[in-house]
This record gives sequence, C-alpha cells and structure tokens, in this order.
Amino acid sequence: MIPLRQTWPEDVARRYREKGYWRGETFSSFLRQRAAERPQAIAITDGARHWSYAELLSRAEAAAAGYLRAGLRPGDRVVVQLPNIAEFFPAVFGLFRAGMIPLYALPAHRITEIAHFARRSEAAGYIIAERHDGFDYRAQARALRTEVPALRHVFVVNGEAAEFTPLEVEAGTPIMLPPDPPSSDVAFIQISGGSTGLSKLIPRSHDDYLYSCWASNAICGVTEKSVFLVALPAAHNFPMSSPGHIGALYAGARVVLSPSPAPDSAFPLIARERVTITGLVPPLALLWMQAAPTRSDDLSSLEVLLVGGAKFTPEVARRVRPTLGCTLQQVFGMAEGLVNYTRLDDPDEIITGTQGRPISADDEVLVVDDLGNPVPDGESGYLLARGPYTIRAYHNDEAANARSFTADGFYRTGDIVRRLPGGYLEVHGRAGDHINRAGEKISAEEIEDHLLAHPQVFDAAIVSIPDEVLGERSCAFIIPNGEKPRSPALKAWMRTRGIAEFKVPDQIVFVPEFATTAAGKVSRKELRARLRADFLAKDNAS
Ligand code: OOB
Repeated sequence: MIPLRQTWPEDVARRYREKGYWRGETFSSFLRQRAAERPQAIAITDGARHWSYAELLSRAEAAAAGYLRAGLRPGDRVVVQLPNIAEFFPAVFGLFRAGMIPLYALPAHRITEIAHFARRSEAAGYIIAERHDGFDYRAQARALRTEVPALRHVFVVNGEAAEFTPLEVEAGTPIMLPPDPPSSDVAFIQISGGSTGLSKLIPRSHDDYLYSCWASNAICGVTEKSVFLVALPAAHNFPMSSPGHIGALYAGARVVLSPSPAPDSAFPLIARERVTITGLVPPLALLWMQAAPTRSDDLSSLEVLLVGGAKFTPEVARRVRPTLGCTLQQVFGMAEGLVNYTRLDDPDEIITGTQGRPISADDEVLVVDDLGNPVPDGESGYLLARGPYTIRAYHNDEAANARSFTADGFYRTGDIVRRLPGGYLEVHGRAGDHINRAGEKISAEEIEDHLLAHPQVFDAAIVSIPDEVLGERSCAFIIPNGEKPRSPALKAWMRTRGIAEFKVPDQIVFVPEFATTAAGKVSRKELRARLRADFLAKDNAS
C-alpha cells in the first residue's frame, strides 16, 4: 500500500506545533474528551433521534469494534458514501477510533467515480446506506466489488444489509481497540473538485484539520451553545470544517442534520432545534431568501449564514440580513486547505463585497501573474497558498503534484483573485477549465473524455456558461461523427457512464467544426474560451 503521509516538511510542522496551531489532538481524542466533559449534551440530531456525546462515543466505539471484527485493520482506507443521516457520525468516528482512514464520497457519486476513489486510495472497505433518494447503494456496491476486488468489506449503516455487514451500534463482545494514531497522521481523505481529469485525493491530518476547525469556531462565533445545521452534504469539506459539523462537535455544540437543503426540510428543523448557524452555496441561499417570506417557520434563532463554494454576488449578498434576519459570513475555501472568511463585525461593504481573509496569521497568500511574479495589491492574479492547514501534495499523483504545487510548496488554487487592503480577497474567476455548478466542481476534461467514448461523437469541448440560478452551467460543444445523435439520447447515455448526475451536460450544442486560428492549432483551453465567447455573443444578439 502506498503510505499516506501528511505533506509538510518536518521543520515547518515543528513551527506549527510550537505556535500552538497543531495541538496534538486526534478526532478520537477530542470526541472522548467532549463525551467526558458533557456526556448528556446532545451531539447529533436528525430531528427524530437525539444522540448525546456519551451515546455518540459509545456508538463510535461499537462501530470501531465491528470494523475490526469484520477484518479491517488500522491504516485501512474506507470509502464512506452516506447521506445526511445520524449514522454518518458513528460510522466515521468509528473509523477514526479504529485508526482507519475514511475517504469522503458524495451521495451523488456513481460507480465510475467510486471505483476511481477506491483504486487510487487502495481502499479495503465501503460504507453505504441501503438506499437514498431512490438510489440503490447495495447494487452499486455489488458492481463495485466486481470492478475493484481489493475492496473486500461493505458495511450498510441503515436498512437491510443483505449479504453485506450491518454497522454495529451496540457494544458487543469486548474487543481491544488500538491506541490513537499520532496526531500528525493522515486522518481522512477529501477529494478535489479540480480542473484536470479525475478527482485528486487530499490527505488531511488530525493536526491540520482540527486547527482549521477550532480556528473557524473562533471566527464564526461557534461555542458549546451553538446549534449547527448541516444542510449541504455532510461529506463536503464546507459543511464539515467551516466551522462545520467537526467544528461544532469540537466546541461541544449540537449538530442538526437536514436530509436536504430545501426550505421544506431545513426550515422546520431550524425552528424546532433553534439552529443558530449554517452554511449554504449561493443558489441555495437565494432559494432560502425567496422562500422565507412565504413561510411561517420561525427562523429567528438563526444568527449566522455562511455562504461559499461559489461566488456570491454583492446584490444578492445585501439581501441576506433583511430577508433572513441573520449576519452573512462569506467563505471562500477549498478542500486542499486555505479558507477565508469575512468577519462577523466587518463593515457591510466588506461582508457583501469580498470573499473574506484567511483564517490564520500563518496563511501565506500570493497573488501572481502568468510568470509567477507577485502583482501589486489591488490587481488581479492567480492565487497561491501555503500554510498550517493547506496540503503540500496530493496522494499518489505525481503529475498533478507537479502541476498544482510550486517548488517551494505553494498550492496553485487556480482561482483568480484581487487582494484588497486588510488582506481581503475578491474572487474574480478561475484559471483552469472547470465548471462551478452551484458549488459542485466539474472538470471539463473528465466529461470530454466520457463524451469521446460515444461512437457518434467525433470531438467534444465542455465550457461553463453563466447561469442565473446555478452560477454556471455546463455546455457541451460536439462535432458529430457522421449522423448527429439526439441530445436527450446523448444525455441518457452519459448517465450510463456511472457518473454523478451534476456532471451530465446541461446543454448540448452541435457544431460542424471547432474554429482554429490562422496559426492552425489552438489549445483546448483557448478553444473552450472561444466557444464560450461565441455562444455568449450569439445569446446576447438573439
Ligand atoms: C469549497 O471547496 P471545493 O474544494 O469544493 O472547491 C474549491 C473552489 C475554490 O478553489 C474556488 O474556485 C471555489 O471553489 N470557491 C469559491 C468560493 N468558495 C469556493 N469561489 C468564489 N467564491 C467563493 N466564496 O468549495 C469550499 C471549501 C471550504 C469552505 C467553503 C467552500
């Protein structure tokens, strides 16, 4: 197995420890501590079930014993694909307790993506719910086991396990649990939404991630009195660490899970559980603002709404307080690390007009031009970042590492930003070719590769098109190979490729050829830019 390592040089790691950023705690040790300090306080609720810190700990320990009994070993990687249900927490804290490494997949991922995660991480296990949103995860697990035989253990956390192993939640025959791993070890793997090809694997350590969570608590005002609503998928880095459910649990607060971010599910939970803080992507924030005046749910407990994952326009941002009655906090983050927040006491024009400033005094942020030279403050350029919770390398991907990190360890975020006085950042766009569809990142190249496998597709280029609701939507330009396929049929075929629904092109445009310059060839990047420009020009003209 390729070892999973935290990626900071030892002298840098020492500095972060000495400065007190890295506290030597693990996910297991902090949960144990909270359970000792406030055993009866509610840690997790889905509205129906309320589990205290003591209950969460005992369920996590039972799950840990179950994993070991089933044959998983400390250090094994386990793909976790769970919706927002209470069992998410014993399942993952059980993995932490047994020294195993979760890889967080989203419920929307399908077999092609899960197989890639499983192979790249050399996973031995897969944790699922029986079904969710009409999708049968056990059927997916069966197919996956055929494709990736090394993935030996499948656990089902609710519903019928059938031939798989049910997740244990009751303490069974006592079993020796292993000691906690060192806090410098990799705790879990996040996946990147990156621009090129397939998702990369992001190794996050106990030390670095917990730092980003407790420091976020201080910035977002999360204390043991807070009630944090997880409205976005719990496996995504934003609702996990900004300050997220991990921040909330670290603070000893209450985590409320909503099965869906739609007002129908989320608003009654806010009212009933007296939710104080939550996070949304911009299209959902918009939806909530439209819904709030039409509904009778009492949202008065809500103090802070974090909005991030994609650009929140100032016009819409200004409407948050008048419509929802809470303070907006913009968050510009990435699963690789760096997170920026507007501060709760910032003036309105900063809160509505910027994407915040970094968490840490030791976050090093550079804004550079095409040649890698810093641009003056106030000019836009490519954002590079390095710091106590920004990884220095992806797992098991030399080519991506060469592209995505500078020789001195800065992560090339791919974002184009402008730095304002006080270190606030304004996001202007992306350098790479990806589509940010309502906060879901789609790599153009990954989708083009799928399209090219269709017999009636000669060539394909995916571009992002501005969209009023989603922020961006995907448009596939296709040169047909002989007879033109029908768009709905092509979309239906894309769905058979085993990919998340959000990656299926929103729009398909057939073209006879891709224009080239007088000089002949153009790069795909230029090609995509040109197709987008032509499309938008036509759209505006009509
Ligand atoms: C979050 O994480 P990822 O890994 O899904 O996506 C990161 C990318 C950024 O590089 C940027 O391109 C975009 O998402 N992004 C934003 C943004 N927040 C993220 N673009 C404009 N404005 C924003 N406020 O999306 C994520 C992780 C942690 C916290 C929040 C978001």
